[in-house]
Amino acid sequence: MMLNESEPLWLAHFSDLHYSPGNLAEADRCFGFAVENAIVSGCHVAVVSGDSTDHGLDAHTPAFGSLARRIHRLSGYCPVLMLQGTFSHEPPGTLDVFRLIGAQYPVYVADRIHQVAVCDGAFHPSGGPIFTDAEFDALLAQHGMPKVVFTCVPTVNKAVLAAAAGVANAATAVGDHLASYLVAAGTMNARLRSRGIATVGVSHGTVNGCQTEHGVPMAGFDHEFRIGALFEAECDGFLLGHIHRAQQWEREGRVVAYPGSIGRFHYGEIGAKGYLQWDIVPGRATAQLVETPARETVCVDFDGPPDMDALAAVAAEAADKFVRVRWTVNEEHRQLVDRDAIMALFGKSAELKIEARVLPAVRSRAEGISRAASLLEKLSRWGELTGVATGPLAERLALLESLDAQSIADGVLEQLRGMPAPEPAESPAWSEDFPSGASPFATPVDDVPTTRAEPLGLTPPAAPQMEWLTDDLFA
Ligand SMILES: [Mn+2]
Repeated sequence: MMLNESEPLWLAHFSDLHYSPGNLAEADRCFGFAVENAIVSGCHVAVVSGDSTDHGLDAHTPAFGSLARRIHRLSGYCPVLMLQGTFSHEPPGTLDVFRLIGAQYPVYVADRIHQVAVCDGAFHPSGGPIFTDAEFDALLAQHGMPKVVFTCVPTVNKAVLAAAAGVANAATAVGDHLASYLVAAGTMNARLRSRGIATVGVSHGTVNGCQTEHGVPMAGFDHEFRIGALFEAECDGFLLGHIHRAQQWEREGRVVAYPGSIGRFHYGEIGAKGYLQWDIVPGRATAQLVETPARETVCVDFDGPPDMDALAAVAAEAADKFVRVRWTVNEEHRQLVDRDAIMALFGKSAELKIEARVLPAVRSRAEGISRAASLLEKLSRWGELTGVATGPLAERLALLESLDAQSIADGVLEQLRGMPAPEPAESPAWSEDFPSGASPFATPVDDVPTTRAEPLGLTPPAAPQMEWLTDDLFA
C-alpha cells in the first residue's frame, strides 16, 4: 500500500465469493485472478462485501483453506475489510478466524453497524454506530488524519427486528431503521468530507429496483435499501454485495455499486463477472469492473423435443463451455428424445447438464363442470369456460342421446335428398322427444315458414371454427 495525501484512494472491491466444495474451482480461479490483479495494480485497501462462503464450512474443507490463503496473500499488500454477509451463506462467526490471518496488514471483520477509520494501514472502529465528535478528535490526536472512513452496514438480523417491531412490520422496518441510520451517518460523513477524508459505505443487501443476475428487477418494499437512502449516507462511494450482477448508480459524482459475484455460479446468469476498482477523492468516485475469467455457460431451451440440428450447431461452438440443455415434452413424446445422442454431441464441453421436463398426461378440468348435473349442462359450462358457442353441439348431443348411429345417418341422408323424413311405421325411441313426427334434423325455427330445412351437420362451418374441433383441445 502506497498511499499519500495527493493520490486518490484506490479500493479493490470483491463480493459474493461463495467459496464451497462445489464452487471451489470457479470461486478460486476468479478470486485468485482478482487478488493478483488488485495486487499488481497497487490497491490501497481491499474490501470483501459479504458472502465469502456459500454456506457454513468445516475448518478442514479445502475450500475454506483456499479462501484463507487468498485473503492472507492480499493482506500482505494492503489492509483487508471483510463484511458479514447473508447468514445462510456466511453463518455468524465464520469470519472471526480471518482476523487472525493478516500478514503485513490486518484483516478487519465488520460484523456490526458502525464506522471504522483507516490510518496508516490500521483500522480504528467507532464504539457505537457512528463516531462521536470526542471519539474522532481523540483518533486525530493519536493517529493523525485518516485517509478513509468506512460506514459498515453488515447483514441485519431480521429476527431481532421482528421481535422489536412486530413480525408484520419487520420487513419494512428493516428498511426504515437502516434509512434512519444512513441519514445520521450522512451528517458525520459530510463533516468528514469537508475535512478532506474519503467516506465509503459498505453493505450487503438488496437495493429496491436493482436487477438480478437473471435479469429480474427487484421491486418491492421488503428490500433493505432505497437507492435514495444510500445516497443520503453522504458516502463518496457505496460498496454493495449480495446481488450477483454488476451494476451502479451515480449522483453528483458519488457512486453506489455492486461488483456482482466474483464468478458465474449458476446457469443462465447474464452480464460480466469481475471485481471493482474504485478511485475515490472526497466528493467524487468512479468504479470500474475488471472482468474475471468466469466460466462461460450456454443455455438452450426447447419447448418440445430437442432439435438435434440446432443442438449440433450449439455444440460446435461450446467446446470447454458449461452447457445446460432443457426441454419440455408431453409424456407421450418422451421416447422421441435420444439422451445418448445429445451427450455425444457435447463430448468436448466442460459440463453438460440435462434438464428434461415431462408433462404428465393430466387433463385439466374445467372449473365447476363436475357440479353440472346433466351432460348438456356440462357441455354448456365447458362452452362458457372455453369461449365456444355450444348451441349446434347441444343439438347434436340431443341426437346422440336419443338415436343410434344408423338413424342419425339415415336422417342426414333424408335431409340431403331434400325429402321429409318418413314417418316411421313403428314409433321409434326418439318419437317422444320429437312429437308429431317433426324431423329431428330440421333446424327448429318457430312459426317461420321454411321451404327447406338446413341439412344438419353439412353446413360447412368457417374454417377457424373447425380448428378447435380437430385440434387436440388440451395440447
Ligand atoms: Mn451472494
